[in-house]
Amino acid sequence: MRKNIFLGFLSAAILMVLICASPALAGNADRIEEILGTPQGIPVKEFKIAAKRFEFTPNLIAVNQGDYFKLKITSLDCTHGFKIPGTLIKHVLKKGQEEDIVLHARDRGKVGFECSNFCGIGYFFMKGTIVIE
Ligand SMILES: [Cu+2]
Repeated sequence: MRKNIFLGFLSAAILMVLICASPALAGNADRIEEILGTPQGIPVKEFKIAAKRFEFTPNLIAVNQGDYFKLKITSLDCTHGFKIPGTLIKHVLKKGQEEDIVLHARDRGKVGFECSNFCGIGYFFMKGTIVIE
């Protein structure tokens, strides 16, 4: 009898965790996709980003759900990278060479991006966020 009550509470607790965590279960691949080439006839917002040891400037990009937008990223000092974990989006950022990345914001949420090329001791902190509202 006590075991049944315990199992009942346990199932309720697991159900609560699943219900509360469900929005977070949507991965980056559900929220964002890369568009190859510039979409024709669709407005594309542009964001210039500088990459240098160990930061992206700006490191916070805000777009609306459904937006198409272009990140124009230039590395100022060495080879960095740009990747969005949980997706196949990954680009090399060579020094002085602008890299254009066209993205489509599919679903609301926060999408983290980070450097994907080891660039020194602060590499692990070289991150940013795309907020899709
Ligand atoms: Cu880097």
